[in-house]
Amino acid sequence: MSADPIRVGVVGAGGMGACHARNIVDLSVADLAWVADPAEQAGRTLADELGTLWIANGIDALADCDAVVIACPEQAHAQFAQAAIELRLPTLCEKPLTSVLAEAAEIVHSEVAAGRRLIQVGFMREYDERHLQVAESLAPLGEVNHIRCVHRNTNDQARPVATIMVESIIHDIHTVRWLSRSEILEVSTAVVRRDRGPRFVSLTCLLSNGAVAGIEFDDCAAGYEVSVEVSAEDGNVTAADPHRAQVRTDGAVMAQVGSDWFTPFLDAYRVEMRVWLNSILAGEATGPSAWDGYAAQAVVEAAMASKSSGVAEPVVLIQQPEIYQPRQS
Ligand code: ISE
Repeated sequence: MSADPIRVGVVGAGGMGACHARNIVDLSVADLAWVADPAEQAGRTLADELGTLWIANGIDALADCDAVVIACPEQAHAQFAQAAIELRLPTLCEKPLTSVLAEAAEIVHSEVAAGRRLIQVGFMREYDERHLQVAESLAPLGEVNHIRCVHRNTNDQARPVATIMVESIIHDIHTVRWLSRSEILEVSTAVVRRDRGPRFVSLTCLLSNGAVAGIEFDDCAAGYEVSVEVSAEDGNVTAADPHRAQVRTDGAVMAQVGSDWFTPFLDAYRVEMRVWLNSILAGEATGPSAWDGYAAQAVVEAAMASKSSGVAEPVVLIQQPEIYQPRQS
């Protein structure tokens, strides 16, 4: 790689594309080569704000950058990921890697054919201080026995279960795999439906190290909250409460939790970008891999099958290729 700053393109000028593009500019480690989005107004507005080029067709633009962030609608992730692998571009791909399991497997195969890891998937809990403290505290405590993830969203409008899985629960699936250093072997799903539609989803998972994990996802909570609690052989670790103001009023003490999912993770997105850019400079991919994206999607597939069958369903994985072993963090 030349001594010139690396040039990073960002595909997608929506919320996540804008977040990543701003972080690239703020961190001053790389240059923002362009922002690509077929929606001219969104693309131009972001490009003008950040002093870069707007390009309508991101696929054409891939030849003109050293690395790429994929933050377009998930239906196009696989096409961009495959084109980026073809060009050997280090890639940060937002989650889900793709919501089609066969496409995720093809991305893994392409990366294996390229001979090295190029894709990092945007499972950014790994860069969030509260989650990192849990991971570090767990290290000396022996084998993980149980993980409980609690994920609360504030959506008035009900979402289909498949959407809840790939937009939200996929983070918890990754948290379980990451913290346990295990694969999920089997999953059973329960959905609570009300007049508006699915409101609560619960997953019970059996892990390859013999542990059990529970994921509790509430889509109509009073505030946005993500937490995790782990029981291990020699101790228990619970994610600390985020620091927020306490309000005393009307005879009650209240802790504000807020309702948006973005603000609590602003720092995590920034750290994720810094670590990814540094990994490109170091020439070695780190962080959540295409395998992690594939395996999480396989759990989603089994969880959806369990929702239909009413019984626990196995998670069927291809053999893990060597380039993903051992799991780097
Ligand atoms: C959103 O897309 C995210 O990625 C958030 O982290 C998650 O908590 C939320 O449920 C999703 O909708």
